[in-house]
Parts: sequence; structure tokens; C-alpha cells
Amino acid sequence: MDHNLEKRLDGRISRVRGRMKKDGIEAFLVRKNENKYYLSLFRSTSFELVITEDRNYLVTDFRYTEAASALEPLYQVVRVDASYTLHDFLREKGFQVLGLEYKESSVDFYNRLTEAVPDTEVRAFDGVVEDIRVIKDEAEQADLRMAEHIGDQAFSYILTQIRPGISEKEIALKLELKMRELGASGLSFDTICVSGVRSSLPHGGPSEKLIEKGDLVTMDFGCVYNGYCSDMTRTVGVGTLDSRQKEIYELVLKAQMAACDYIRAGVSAADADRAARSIIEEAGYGAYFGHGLGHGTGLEIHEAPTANPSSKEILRSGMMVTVEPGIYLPGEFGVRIEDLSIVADDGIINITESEKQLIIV
Ligand SMILES: [Mn+2]
Repeated sequence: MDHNLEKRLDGRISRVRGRMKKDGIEAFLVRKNENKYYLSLFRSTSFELVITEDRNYLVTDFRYTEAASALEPLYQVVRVDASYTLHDFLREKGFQVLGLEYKESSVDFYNRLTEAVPDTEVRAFDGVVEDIRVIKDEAEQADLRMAEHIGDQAFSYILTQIRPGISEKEIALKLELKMRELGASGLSFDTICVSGVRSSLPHGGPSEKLIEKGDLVTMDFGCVYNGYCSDMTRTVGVGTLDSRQKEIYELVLKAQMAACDYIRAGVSAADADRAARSIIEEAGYGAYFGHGLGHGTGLEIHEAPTANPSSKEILRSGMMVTVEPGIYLPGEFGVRIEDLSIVADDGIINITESEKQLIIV
């Protein structure tokens, strides 16, 4: 296999092994899809990874063994079928202690596993790969930048499409189609597009509602590029806005920019949240900012770190974090502005390039 790729994966696996050793785990059966991908860059609907102190096994069936052989010698490919299963393989190896991601395993999977390997102690081994995934290497950052760049281009395009009479659903569909045309493999999450009185719904899905003059339109969307998820939100005005809409927009923008200015490696995620929240609270709208400042993205759209008032994490260089304060006034309207950033020693690298000063189309 490619030397650089092998080195990259081997580095990740070594870190997992460090944690296994510390926790007394002899073998680790990786269950979470994103974690399996992170440790192997292998994609298939049916395979298992087993990491041990000195060997890695990729367990799969006939359909994927040829593709999996590209990962040799980093992984030894174990072919399973009806007469030789994962359970048979694990029993044959006779591991003393097997680590398992309990949070990623169904009760049925766990029951069948423990019945199949009665002499093996199965132990919870959760969050280990996620802890390692939190710091993005250069290749991951490049994929995230590309994903966000596609979102930026789709936003520029959608500005030419938003006008009175188009529906929220049509806007969402056009955004999604554009992102696919630009090279996205899929969506990070279901696109949010809410307008007018519906814009006070922080996570409202797009409806048949038609855009009207005087609406604020909030679009929260992201795409997947090379497995990595982007995320951005912009709220734009249609036609003319009243002074209250403008005032709330400027307040959210001020809070958003304050958090962007504040964040750097070494600050706590809770303080990052506070940097934005204090501005909204001082203006009297604290009760209308009911969610956290942001979250990490990566192979999953929501991953560590989480930035909210009760976060315990300290932000570190190479983490991703969204900066997305909002104000939602029930029965009136809402505003959210979200950028995606990479935490660095001296600040953030904001990888969202779209304009965030108020745009009126
Ligand atoms: Mn987000």
C-alpha cells in the first residue's frame, strides 16, 4: 500500500494502541462506522476491524476481500462466510479482554458476542477513536476546507435564486443540487431553510411556504467531501427589512464576530460560548439564544468539541469548531450566522468565506 497512507494510518492506530495498553484492552473490535473509516480509510457496508497490540485485522466477506487487500500489510484480511464468522475468528484468537464500543453496539450484538466468546471478558471502550479524531491533520483540514468551499459557492449561487414567490423547499433543493454539482458526495445533514415567521424555528425543515418581501431567510446547510462534513448558516433579507430585523441581525453578527475574535488554542469552550452569549444577554435577548455556540465537525457533522455554557473542554490547535450564535423570537423571526473554523495557536482560521454583513436580495 501507499507508503504515506500507511504512515498516516499507522500513526492513528498507534494512538489507539496507547489507550488500549493503558486500559488493559488486548483487542479492540471497532464498531462505529466513522471510526472504522478513520483507522482504515476503507468503505464497505460490511466489515469489522480488530486492533491488537501487534496486528490489525480487517474482517469481511467475499464481496470486499479484493478491495480490502489494498490495505495489506497494515491490515491482515480475514475472510468470513456462513461457515466461518467473526465470532469464530474471535473465539479462535482467544483474547482475554476485548474492548467494544458499547454506545455503538446493539443489545442483540452484545448478547450474541458474549455468548460466542464466553472465555473473553468484553469491556466498554468508548470514545477512544473520537478523542484522537478531535485534532484534524492537514489532509483532513484540506477536505473540510473543500467541503466548506463548496458550501460557499452554493451560497453565492442561491443568492441569485432567492426572490418573492420561491418556496423554502425549492431553495433547499437548489442548494443541495448545487453542492452535488460542485463535487459533494452528499449532505452533512438535512438542509434547513426557514423564512419569515418560520425563521424563529432554529432547526425547522423547509416547507412549502413561499418567500415574501420583508422576510428573513435562514439557510443552514453543509455537504460531505471525501467523508468530511461542512456546516454553515446565513440569514438574508428579502426586499426591505424593518429596523428591528436589522437591529437583531447586527446583534447576532456582533456576538458572532466577538466569539471568532476570542477563540484560540488554550481558551475553554465554555468561555468561547460566553464571548458571544454575554453580548446577546447584555442586549436583553439571552432567553432567545437557547442553544450552544457551536460544535466540532469532521467525519460526523456533530462531534467534539461542544461549545456551550456547560462545556468542560479546552480548545486546542487543530480542532474544528462552528461559531453559530442566533436569536429566535417566537412568532416574529430569527437570525443565525454560522462559520466553520479551525482553532489555531493565535486565533481561528475561519474557513467560511461567505459574506456575513447583512445581505438583502
Ligand atoms: Mn452547526
